[in-house]
Amino acid sequence: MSAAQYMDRALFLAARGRGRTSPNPLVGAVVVAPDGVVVGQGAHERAGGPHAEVRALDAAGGRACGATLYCTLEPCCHVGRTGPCVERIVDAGIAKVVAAVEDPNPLVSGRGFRYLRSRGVAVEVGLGAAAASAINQPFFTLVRAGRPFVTLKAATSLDGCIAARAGVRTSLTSAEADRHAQRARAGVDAIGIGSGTVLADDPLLTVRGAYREQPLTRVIFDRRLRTPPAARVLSTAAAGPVIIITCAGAASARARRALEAAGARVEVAADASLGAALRLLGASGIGSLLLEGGAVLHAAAWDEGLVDYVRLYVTPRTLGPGGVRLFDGRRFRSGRLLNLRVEPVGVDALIEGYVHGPH
Ligand code: AOF
Ligand code: ZN
Repeated sequence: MSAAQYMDRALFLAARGRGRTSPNPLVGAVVVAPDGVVVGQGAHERAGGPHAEVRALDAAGGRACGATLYCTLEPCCHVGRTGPCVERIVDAGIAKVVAAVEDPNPLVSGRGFRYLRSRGVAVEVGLGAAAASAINQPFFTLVRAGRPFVTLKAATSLDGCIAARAGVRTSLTSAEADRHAQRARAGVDAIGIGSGTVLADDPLLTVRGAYREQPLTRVIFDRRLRTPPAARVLSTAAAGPVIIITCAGAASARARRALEAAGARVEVAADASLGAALRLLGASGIGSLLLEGGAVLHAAAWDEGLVDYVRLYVTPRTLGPGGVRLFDGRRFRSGRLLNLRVEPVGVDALIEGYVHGPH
């Protein structure tokens, strides 16, 4: 097997932790003896659990001596919930570490590599870097920008509308597209909607027909606290917390108490921007957020440059000139999305891609 194939294996292992490691990264590791035999492998399977390198070294035992360690992220050099991986690597007698990307965590950020080199371990960085950063977009965005990675999701008509009229729920997509969207909910830390959507649609915001291990946080961006305490989402506490984000001075203490009594966690952002609200979520360890609408929230996210990824379900019908347009009046072209993917989902077309490229 080639070095690239060992790294592919480490990336494959990393994916085992999908949906369970947040706010930690997905990490995989493979220990390869000098004769090319894989003698140990491991993944970081859940937040708080052992790191991938430690699992792989445990599996390799004495055979790690003189071996090469392939890992998808720079090995850590700090004591968090678990000990520093670099010490375990040196103690095991690993001769060389091949890592895909540096860990942007300020506690690590190159120090892991420096420690290894200072102890005579050869270090190579960059093999598989694109794939390794793609799988860890939530972790990288959280560490670098202090906010979750934002995926904007919308269903539109052929003529680019998300609803027939403002404030009116318009069912657009096929059952297949709805199932696809449900599965997407299973893969993020949080889903967010604006208070206008609560008032118009009164959605449950739960995951149906797809399994998830961690609770799903539901976020309502609601500067004026317009959410009614009887909103259906507040009856779904078993699915995960409901956070309502308001801003100082805008909401009455009475409205706040009523929502808290109904089970919501009301948080006050530093200012009225969406960026401030997202930083609050980042501070509670939310690494990925699916923004489901409506038009006002989508536009705010776009205008503040906070949309990292766009996922559109386009349905083959038109809504005509009275419809509410997605990104009304803004310069958005789905053809400009990066790593663009287009895929049929039932009779609809899924169009998705990065806005600025992976972080
Ligand atoms: C690694 N290997 O498998 C992971 C790493 O709370 P802790 O102790 O698990 O530390 C989490 C931090 O460690 C996380 O923010 C990231 O910088 C790094 N994660 N490092 O060497 C792993 N999961
Ligand atoms: Zn570690």
